[in-house]
Amino acid sequence: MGQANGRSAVEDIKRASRYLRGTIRASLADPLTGGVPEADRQLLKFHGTYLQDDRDLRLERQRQKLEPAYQFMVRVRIPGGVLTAEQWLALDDLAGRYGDGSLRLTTRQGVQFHGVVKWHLADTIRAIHTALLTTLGACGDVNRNVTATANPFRSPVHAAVHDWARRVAAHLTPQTAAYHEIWLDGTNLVPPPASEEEPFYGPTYLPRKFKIAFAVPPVNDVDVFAQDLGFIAVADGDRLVGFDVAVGGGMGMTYGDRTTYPQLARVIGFCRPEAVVPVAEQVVAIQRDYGNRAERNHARLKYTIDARGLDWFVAELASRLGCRLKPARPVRFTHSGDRFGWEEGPDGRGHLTLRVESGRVRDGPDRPLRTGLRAVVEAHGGPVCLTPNQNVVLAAVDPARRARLEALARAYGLLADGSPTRAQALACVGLPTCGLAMAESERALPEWVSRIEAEQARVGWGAVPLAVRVSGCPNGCSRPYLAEVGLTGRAPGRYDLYLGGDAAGTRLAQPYGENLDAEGVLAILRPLFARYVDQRRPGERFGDFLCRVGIVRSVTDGRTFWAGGLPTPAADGGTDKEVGR
Ligand code: SRM
Ligand code: SF4
Repeated sequence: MGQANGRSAVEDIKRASRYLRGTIRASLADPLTGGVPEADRQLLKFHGTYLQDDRDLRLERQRQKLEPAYQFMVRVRIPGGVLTAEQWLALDDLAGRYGDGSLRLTTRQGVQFHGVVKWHLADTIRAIHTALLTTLGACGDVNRNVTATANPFRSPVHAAVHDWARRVAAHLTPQTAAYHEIWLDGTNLVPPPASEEEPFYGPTYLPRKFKIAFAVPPVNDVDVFAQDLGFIAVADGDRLVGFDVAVGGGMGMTYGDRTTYPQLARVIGFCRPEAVVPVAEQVVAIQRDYGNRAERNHARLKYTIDARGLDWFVAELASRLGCRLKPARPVRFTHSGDRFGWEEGPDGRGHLTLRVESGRVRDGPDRPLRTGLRAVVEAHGGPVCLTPNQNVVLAAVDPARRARLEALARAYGLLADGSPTRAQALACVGLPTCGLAMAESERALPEWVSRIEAEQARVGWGAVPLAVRVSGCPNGCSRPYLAEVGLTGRAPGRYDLYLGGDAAGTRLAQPYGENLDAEGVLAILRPLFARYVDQRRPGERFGDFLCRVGIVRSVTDGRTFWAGGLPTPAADGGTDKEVGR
């Protein structure tokens, strides 16, 4: 909410923080609480950590008149998601030493630790730094982790694209010395910033988070149209020619406020590789200067653009760059999500994509997943690439090592041998750590998939993939508004349903049902599945079918996301009565 002065409260916290210092050091040293005051809580995000509490314990702690079970989530920012085997093993160690025993791979190629107590926070961040990784700018009102189509070892074009992603990430990293002062006691393994001021961001940073992704068609694993800024690679054989530039995408929205909506980024032109850093800088600068600093719900770039118009944005960018972007080149995406198993590289090396359900790397009673990944990474010894869909690629594997790695991965259940629906399903973290969760997501995903798979089996669905994505609230961290079947939590056990995204991540799903329990969701899906199997064209995906026969609208502009409101499903949940709604 805006204040009387027209700025959101977070703006004042940032301005008063002396470039993200606030009173963080004193708050960390306060022995009376496992938490920190609100202003430091906001500032800590920029340092890559969130104060949370274990929501499973919340009521019991209240009853016992204890403060919440405070703990921190710590997020590692890994541009393009590439780790060395040593870095993976270092992070794995930390999960056991300071975290809750798990690593959480994220939808932006990052790694999170949960359950870090305040007394271990500095040690955790220091150890991450010692592994030559950082948490700075993993969260907060800055440019977040820059994602790139997974695995730069796949081809020279992938390598070049990844390199540009890293350059953009480095260019937009906050410069404040506060990070080193607070966490690293002045010790630096990487060169300290030249100045403690923020030459680019200034004292109030950005109005809101900002997200950039690099995609290499035909793979849209990064969901490039869900980003504030997307660079879509244009290649000529093995040569990177440049990038199409897309602006103003985003997923988050607020229930009950239809002025908020998910949006797809729009392609505004083409730039040469050398122009990528200036283009990124100027797009972020426009958002820095024009983004809404009064209402955080309307502060993402998508709203800045939609409020002022795409033409205004294109002209403003041209005036800041001193030239217009060239006309966009034609590009085509065929799929989002990950492909599993081996992929052969042009240099003869192989790349093995492993499935990690919801990105949660933990040893469970029936499956030692963390131990398994550790063993596989040790045996591999080469690059470990994180995908934007919470999975892992063992990259650049010599032919001689393939059989051993595959056998190990199989033994630990890391090969995606379930149904395509299960392999593609995504869930955000949700309960018990996420303070914004309204319903279960990660913990509920296996059950959601089982129930959907049962419905698919009943109608003879076959092997066609179905993209199912679950988020615990409308913020959409698993990008559910791009799914063929998207679910967002409303209340414990209740979800809103979205239908009709496409396989390539280029269309928004449409709101289709509200506040439904699992039975309610399945009652809608059941007849639609039957009709799809009965009437689909060869190779046609469920989302495309729903659009073709008019069960949902084809939504490619978020401003029409709410148009027409929710359908009133007929008794059979999917009859022609809904056509043309
Ligand atoms: Fe997210 C907030 C987890 C990717 C949109 N997200 C959060 C917080 C930090 C909750 C909070 O603010 O208190 C969640 C922490 C949960 C926990 O316990 O760990 C959280 N987001 C995640 C992760 C871990 C989900 C996952 O399962 O992988 C992802 C971390 C990515 C990373 O490494 O940086 C994650 N979040 C996303 C994405 C997907 C993406 O970026 O491609 C989105 C949708 C794209 C977008 O930004 O529009 C996303 N997260 C949000 C939003 C809504 C933003 C908005 O514009 O409305 C919030 C809430 C907010 O910012 O106020 C949010
Ligand atoms: Fe939390 Fe909501 Fe993001 Fe899920 S979608 S992690 S519940 S903020």
